[in-house]
Amino acid sequence: MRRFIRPALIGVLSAAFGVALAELLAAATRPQAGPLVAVGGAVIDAAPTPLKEFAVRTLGTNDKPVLLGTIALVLILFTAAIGVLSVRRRWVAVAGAAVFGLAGALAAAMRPTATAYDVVPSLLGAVVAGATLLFLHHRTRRPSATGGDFDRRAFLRAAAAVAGGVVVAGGASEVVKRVRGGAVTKSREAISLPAPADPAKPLPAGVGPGFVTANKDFYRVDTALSVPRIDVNTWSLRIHGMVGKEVDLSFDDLLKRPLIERDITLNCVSNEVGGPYIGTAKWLGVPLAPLLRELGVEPGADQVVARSAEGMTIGTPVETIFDGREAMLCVGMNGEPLPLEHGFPVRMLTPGLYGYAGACKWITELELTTFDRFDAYWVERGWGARGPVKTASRIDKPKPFAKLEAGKLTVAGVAWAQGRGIRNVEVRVDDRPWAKAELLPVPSTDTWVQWRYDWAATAGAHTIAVRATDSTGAVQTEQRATPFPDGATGWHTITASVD
Ligand SMILES: Nc1nc2c(c(=O)[nH]1)N[C@H]1C(S)=C(S)[C@@H](COP(=O)(O)O)O[C@H]1N2
Ligand SMILES: [Mo]
Repeated sequence: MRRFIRPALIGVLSAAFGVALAELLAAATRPQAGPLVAVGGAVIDAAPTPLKEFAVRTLGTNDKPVLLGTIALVLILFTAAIGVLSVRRRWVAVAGAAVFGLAGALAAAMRPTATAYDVVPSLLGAVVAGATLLFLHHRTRRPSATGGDFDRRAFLRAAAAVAGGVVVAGGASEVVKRVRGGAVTKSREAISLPAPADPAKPLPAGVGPGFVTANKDFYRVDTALSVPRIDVNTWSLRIHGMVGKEVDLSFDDLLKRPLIERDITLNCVSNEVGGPYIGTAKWLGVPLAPLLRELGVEPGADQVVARSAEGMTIGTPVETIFDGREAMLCVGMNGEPLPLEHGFPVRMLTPGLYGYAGACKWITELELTTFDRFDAYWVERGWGARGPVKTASRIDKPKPFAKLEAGKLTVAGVAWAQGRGIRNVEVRVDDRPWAKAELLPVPSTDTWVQWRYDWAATAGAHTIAVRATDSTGAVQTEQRATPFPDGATGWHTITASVD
């Protein structure tokens, strides 16, 4: 056993050195060309939908660290094996480095926004890793002057030097990332957003606490392993395809247009019944309808495909931009420039559509095309092409399995049917009849509605269910459906015990 440990460590150390140098080079030149993020991104894109859903459901926003950790673990196991196998067969070291280098290079080259350069960090890392491995093996062969089977000191010196290299390169790439990120953060903080030409109405008196979700509490769902850091000074939005006139708009061009400000609830199609992937913010942005009207949309164009800096594509029905619902290019969220995680500098938002169908973050391109001609990222993976939000409701108080005291209690939560609006929310305790909840005021049909219900709780175990009716009179269906392929349905039901 012991004789395997040294070659295994040599394998892992050499690979770590190669990866660290590749990451450093990428951090300094093109962050998306780093092997870890490139391979992680390729895994995310290739992962079957059920697995992705499982990851979002069970790991939430920890899905990304878990993925990177898994990749690191796999890398450690394989490179340890390569270290052991290459003791006798040096070609294994060369082949192993080549396989991992090509895998990293291929993953980077297949990213949607790849350039030819993006293969360089992985290939360079592989050459370094392979050479280091051969060198360290060689050191274990050097005869010792004192009569041992090899010169242990010389080997340890060499190994320590490589380990030092890993630490220095790893540390340096962290520093480079921080500095670059800091520059983007500074450019964000330097932005002063103009006042909206058409401000949001003040929230009606009587909206409850928590109506607006703070930016730091706003859910985040995306496939980006590292948050894109976009320099607002070089950012531009290209609008092209089936338009009369193509344009390239800078951030300043956008800010010169009349801005609107609206309270809008955004939610994720992956949200389970009762789930947390929903939030409401006051968004500031450029309304899309007048902009596209100026450019002229060709007849037949029924899909707007938004592309983002890191290669996401999100397709939105053209119809939803011109039907009066005020789809917009957002630059502000709750009174500040968009946070980096929420799409800085510009994201799209389409009220009444799930995020995957109308809310592309880090947007760089809008292409007018047709649904026939192009399947966007999630559509390629089997999700519905159009993404209208389904009527839904959630109980926030009491929490599931709460232990309560008998007496007068308030049951409370939210309900939403953006675009249509909520007419009614009803609560059912055990098998009593459905009872109307009180609805708190809302600024528009584009937001969730807060509701409350007074409950005289008696001792015992109780089941509480909620259902909403939208303004068309359609009652939220009891039929359970999974989020895939076009949004979960079913009544949110909780149990509580009362003493
Ligand atoms: N570029 C990009 N935009 C994206 C996504 C993404 O993965 N990449 N995810 C979409 C999905 S599925 C949702 S629900 C919303 C979430 O927006 P938020 O993270 O700001 O809440 O962003 C949408 N826009
Ligand atoms: Mo989503």
